[in-house]
Order: sequence, then C-alpha cells, then structure tokens
Amino acid sequence: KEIAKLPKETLALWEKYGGDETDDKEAFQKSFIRHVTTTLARSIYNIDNFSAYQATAHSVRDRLIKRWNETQQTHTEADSKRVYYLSLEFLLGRSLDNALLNLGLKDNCGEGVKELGFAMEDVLDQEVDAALGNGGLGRLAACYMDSLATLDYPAWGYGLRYTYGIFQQRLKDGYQVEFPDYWLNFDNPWELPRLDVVVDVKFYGSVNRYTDEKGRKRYAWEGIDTVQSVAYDVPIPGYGTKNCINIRLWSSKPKRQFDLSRFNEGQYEQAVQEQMQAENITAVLYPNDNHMVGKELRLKQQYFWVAASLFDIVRRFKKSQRPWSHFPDQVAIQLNDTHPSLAIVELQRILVDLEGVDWDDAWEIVTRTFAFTNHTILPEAMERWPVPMVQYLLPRHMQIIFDINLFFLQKVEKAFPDNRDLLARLSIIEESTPQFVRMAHLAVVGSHRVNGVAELHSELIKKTIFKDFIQYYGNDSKFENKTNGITPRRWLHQANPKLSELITDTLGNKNWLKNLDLLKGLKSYVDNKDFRKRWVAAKHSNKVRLTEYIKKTTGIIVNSNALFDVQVKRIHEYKRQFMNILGVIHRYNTLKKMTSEERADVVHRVVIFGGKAAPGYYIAKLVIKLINSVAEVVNNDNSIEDSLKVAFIPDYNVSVAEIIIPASDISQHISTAGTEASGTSNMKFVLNGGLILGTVDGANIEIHEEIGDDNIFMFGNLAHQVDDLRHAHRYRNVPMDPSLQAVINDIESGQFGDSRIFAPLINTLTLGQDYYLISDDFQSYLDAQKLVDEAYKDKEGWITKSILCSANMGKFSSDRAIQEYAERIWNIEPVPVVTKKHI
Ligand code: T68
Repeated sequence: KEIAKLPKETLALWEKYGGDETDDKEAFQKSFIRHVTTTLARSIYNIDNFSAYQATAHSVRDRLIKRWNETQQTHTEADSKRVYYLSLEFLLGRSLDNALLNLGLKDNCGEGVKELGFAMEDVLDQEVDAALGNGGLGRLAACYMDSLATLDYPAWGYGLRYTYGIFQQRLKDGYQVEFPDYWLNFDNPWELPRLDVVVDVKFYGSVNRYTDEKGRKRYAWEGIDTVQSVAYDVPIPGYGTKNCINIRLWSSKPKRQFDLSRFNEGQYEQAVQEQMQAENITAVLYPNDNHMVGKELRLKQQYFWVAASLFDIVRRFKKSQRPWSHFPDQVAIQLNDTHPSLAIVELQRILVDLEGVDWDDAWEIVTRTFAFTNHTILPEAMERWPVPMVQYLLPRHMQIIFDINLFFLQKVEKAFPDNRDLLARLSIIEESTPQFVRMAHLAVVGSHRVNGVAELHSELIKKTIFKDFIQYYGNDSKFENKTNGITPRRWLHQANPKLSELITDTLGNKNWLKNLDLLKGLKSYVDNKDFRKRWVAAKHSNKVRLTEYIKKTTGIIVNSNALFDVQVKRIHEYKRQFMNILGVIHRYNTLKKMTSEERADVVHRVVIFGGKAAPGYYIAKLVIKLINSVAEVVNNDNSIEDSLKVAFIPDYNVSVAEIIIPASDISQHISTAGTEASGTSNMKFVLNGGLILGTVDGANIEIHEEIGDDNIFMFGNLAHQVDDLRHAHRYRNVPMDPSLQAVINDIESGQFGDSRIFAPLINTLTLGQDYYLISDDFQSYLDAQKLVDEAYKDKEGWITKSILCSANMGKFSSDRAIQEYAERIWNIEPVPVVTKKHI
C-alpha cells in the first residue's frame, strides 16, 4: 500500500491500535490470557504447565515479531552490506528463557506468570529443544547469531528446517538406542511460516548450449525434478538492543500437491510417493559429526538449501537495482564448513547463465563474496562427492566446477610451470576412479578468506590439508584464524543465574554481559571473604541441581560434595572418552586396593559422562556400553565407600548442557593433540568457574594463555609429535603403557561383564594401532589426575582458581569473535534499529 495515499482516519486507526504489545507486566498478562483463550482455545479450568508455556511463548513471540519487523524495515531502508551465515546446522536449544532475557522481559514476565498461578521454572521446562545440529559446529552457529543480533549487525542465517532434529538417545542395557526427535509435534511458536516465500529448486535434467544475441556461447540447464522450498523464519533477538535478526530455514514441499490425472488412472500410490520424496529432502538431519556420509540425499539437501538461499539473497540484491559489480559490497556470505560449498558454483551459474555476466567478471564477484570456515582436519570428515553423482544430480554445476578448476589450475601452471604433482594435489577434482569433487578445495578457491577456529588449528590447516594452497597463494594471503567464542548470555547468565547474580552485584551492573572483558573486575575480590562464600554457594547449588537431575534421569545417587568430573560431548575416538573410562578403571582398582584409613584421605569423585554416538559408529557405541558397564560395577561396590561414582547422563543436548556445565569442578577436553579444531564447551566450563583438564589442543591452548598455568591441568604429547608416535605404533611394536595394560587386563578378566563384547574396542589399542595415542598419553593423564586430586584437597586454593578462571575468560565471548569476522572478513558495519511507528 502507498501509505501517503491512505485517508488520515485510516492512518489514525493503524496508529491507535498498532503495537499494544508493550513490555509491562499487565500487558503481558493480558496477552497471556488472550492466547490461552484464543490461540489455545482453553480456559482457567483446563490449563496445565504446557499450555502456560505455550501462552507465555506466544506472548513473547508477539513482541519478538514486532522487533523483527522493525529490524527488517531498518535494514531495508539502510540498504547497507549484510552478512549471510550459511549453516546446515543451528543448534538453538530452547528459546523462551533466552528471549525473555534478551528482550528485557524476564522480571515482568516472571512475576506476571507467577501471579497467574504458575512457576516460571516449570513453564520454562516444558519447552522442547530445537536440536537442528550435531554438536560444536551447530551450536557455534547459534552463538554467532546471538552475537550478530546483540552487536546490531545486519545479518541473516540460512539453514534447513529438518522435521527431525538430532535423534533422542536412550539407554538400554547400557547400550545407546536412538529415537526420532519429532520436535514439531506440538506447534513451534519460535518460527514464522512464510508460506508465500517459495523458491522452486530443480534437480537432474540436461544442459543445452546456445548462442545468445551477442553471439556468445551460453548454457541453459533444464532441470526435470522441481521441488518447492518454503521459508520458515526464526527471529533471533539481540541482548540489550532492539535488533532482532532472522534465521531463514527452508522446508521442502512437492511442487504440485498431487498429480490428479494419476489419481484418475488409479496410480494413487505413485502420486503419493512423489509427494513423499519431495518432503523427504528436509525430513532429517544427518546425525554424523566430523564424518562424511556420501549419500545422495545429503547432497540433495545441500543443493536444495544453497539454491533457495542464493535465490533469496540475489532477489534482495536485485531490488536495489545496483550493477552486479556492487554485489560483494552489499553481500558477504560465510560458509560454515564445506557443506554449503555448492553456493560458490550456484552464484557463478546465476551470474553467467541467467544474468549473462562474463565468466571472469562473475568469478571476481563470487570470490569477493564468499569466505569459508574450516572446522576439522580429520581425513574422514573431508567432504568429497563422486563426480558421476554430481553430474547426474546437477549436470550444469558439474560443468562449472570443471571450468573453475581448469581456470584455477591454468593459473597455477603459469606460476609453477610443469609441476604436475602440485597440480594434482591442488586440483578440485581428485583423479581417482571414479573421480571425486573435493569440496574443501572448491571452498578455498572460491573464497577470499579461509579461517580455522583456533590458533593451533589455523596453523595446522596451513601445514596439512591446505599446505599446497599456501605454496600457491603465499603464507599470509587468504588464510587466517578466528578463534571460536560462546555467548555469555546463554552460557553464563541463563545457565547459571546464581553466579550471574553474584557477578552483577559485585561489578555493580550487567555491562559484563555485553563486554565480557569486564569480568576482570572480579580479580580484586578474589580475597574477599563474602564474595568467596557466595561463589562457593553458587557452585554448590548448581551441583545440587545436577545431583537431582542425575537421580531423575539415571537413578544414580551421588554426593554433591564430591568432586564433579565431567566429560560431555559427542562420542568420538579422537575425543578419547575411552581414555577417560580406562582412567576410571585405574582409579577404581587403586581404591579397591586401599585400606579404609588410606581411603579416608582420598578425594571423592563423581565422574559424569554424556554425549551421543553417531548411529552407525560402532566403536563409539561400544565406548558408551563400556562406560555403563563400569558404572554398574563401581556404583554398586560398597567396599570403596562412595569414593567413586560414575554416571552416564542420557540424551545430552543444549538444555542438559545448561544444567551440567555450571555444576562442574573439573571437565575433560582430552583429544589427541591436533585433532580437536577448537572445542567450545571448554570455554563454557571455564567461564562458569570450572577448571579443565586438557591436552595441548584446540582452544585449550588459548584458554591456558588467558587463565595462566596455575588454573589449568594440561598433559600429553604435542601435535607435532603425533605423526612419529603413530609411525612407531605401526612399525616398531611399542609396548603398551604398563598402567594401561593392567586396566586392559582387568577388562579382559571379565571384571565389567563379558569381555568379548569389548574386544573390538580393545583391539583399537593393540594390533599396531592406537591411532589416537591413548597408550602414549596414559601415564601423563594419570599424573595430571593426581594433581587434580591434590589441588582439590586445598579447598581455598581451588576457590581462588575457580574465580580466576571465570575472571579471565573475556576473550572467549562470541561477541569478540563476531567483531573480528565483521571487521576483517565481512567488512560490515552495525546498523542500530530505529523504532518505527506502527504504520
Ligand atoms: C566442531 N565440528 C569441531 N562438526 O570438532 C570443534 N561435521 O572442535 C569445533 O569447536 C566446532 O566444530 C566449532 O568450530 C563439528 O561439530 C560437525 O558437527 C559436523 C557436522 C556435519 C558434518 C561434519
């Protein structure tokens, strides 16, 4: 509507009745009751906690949408450069508490709900996690969206709206069993269906060559299978700002509802089949982390998502009627790992095939637009797609990839004539049978910046997977580091209200939530008795909360005064949960050999595990079984007098992490050096005053730099030693570490049940293997554990460490990380949101 042409009375009505979703308690209560009666069609007589959650969520949603609208309007008017974060995973967890905090509604809403007869805690607990991710990579995307919003950046996320998120994990006889995560069962108040925003995405078909009116050779792809992509928008509010950004998640839908003629011909089943296939594309999140699965459906997901997102981005750009050469000045696209690498090809296709831009100009635009984040150097995680599969599914894209590769290698040939090995190593195409497309190479060649996620990792990628690119591009050209970060809003304020309150009281205000470096101010209170007392009390109450959660979910009763030792993360051989449980066996058998008097002097421990194994990852699943078998024996052995307990908490996810992390005394981040790109839970634990026991790997190294030698327990071989140690295992018959051998003997003796079950797991340590160097690090690990016990006995010393840990974590705010990306890679500026009239 052209507003100027509307009659005055109309405008007055819009102004009068628009925007009554104010933030005061009364307005909130009014919305709450309105939603109970209208949205939910219930009343005071039949409203339970879940309905109360829904009514609260819808009331908050109304307010979110208002800000979301104002933000989008402001950004459209400002027409400044935007960043688009392409991630196949956004592990958002719950939204209500976060929205309340970020919108500044927490107090009014909390009181309002209470007066209406509900406890906010119970209400919050009704929400199901949005678990559209596997682990670190997906959660990083969620933290980054929080920071982008908080720092007023004009940003959008693009992802997929999976019908099923990461599976739910349950335990049966100590084994993991998977259940579908049908998270959309009850409506999802945190999304806005945009049923009018639809993009057609094509697959398969053929490519036609023709000559255009300028006499140029052009190509046109005629896809044959069209699937519709429907937008669902998820508003992400910033903290202490009006900025509310958007994550657009695409959902697949068949193009035609049903082929009616088929019905008439009696082909009902085939017609339904087609419909189901289209809906299939976004049905389920692939549950593998750090592992490539070469299924065609996964490739389809990637293209479906990339095509819809780029169409949307290009449509928005075209509205401004700028020339194509301005595209990179208006648009930055960040590739979260190689999963969206096809976006590089798709943009080149749009520019060359559809818009008639010359190849070289188009390629310049493409490379100035994209930047790529690498999250791993593990070989099994590198994405490679068989050329025949890509050719069949996306024939024109395959041609373009071959051309990108040809032009790139021609340049390499010019710079390094006749170096055929170099060409083969740099090539986007792996010359095997069949050929493969190396997605990481495509991402490097098509981006102007490539970053790793912690200092060590960013150095390692230059020495390993991208070594040859350094030879070509030079050392400090496009490769850089952006150490990961976490949002303090969720991971301290929301997860740990007691500690957060203490920090706010001590520092005098909540500014630390927007500037985490301010935590340094806590250092001057490290000797303050009252402060220390409250610090300990906060930790203890978090431990009590976890104790109750463990009891509720596992039936295991633990003592909240014991040392809580935590390892929660995806189960993976490189993360070495196996080493942890082997260490537990060592501890257990040491305790058993002690006299009662000797044991009286020992620090009591609760060893807590949590994490999902990919459903097809046999060895990882055996690790879970071993942990539970050990727990069964240890927890029921009265002879060790409660000095050790082991608990595997099922279904580790974001909201469970919010309970576990604040309760940890020590957490383990013990990957083989050089394998964990960064790790982000390490940051969360330390921020919450938990110490860490870790290897010299990923972000552990930078955490160590920030918090100092006294406040961290580091052990193990270094990254540069790994190759030699592996070589020795393979060819030199190195004997197993004696303490480890003893533990293996215990397992094999049947101490933890039928040892035949564990043979495949034990074999990973023997037979010239031990790829993750458990034997090489074991003694050093046990020594470090001893130091932990000693340090914990010194109660006062431990409290000091805990405080200094938190106080020194400013660097690891995702705000810092996002600011670095914005300034050094995206070249975007904040655009503060202007409050709009309602018309
Ligand atoms: C993690 N990667 C890194 N991958 O392992 C971790 N992979 O060190 C780092 O801190 C984190 O990324 C953030 O940078 C993952 O989480 C996956 O989940 C994944 C998913 C699909 C395919 C491959």
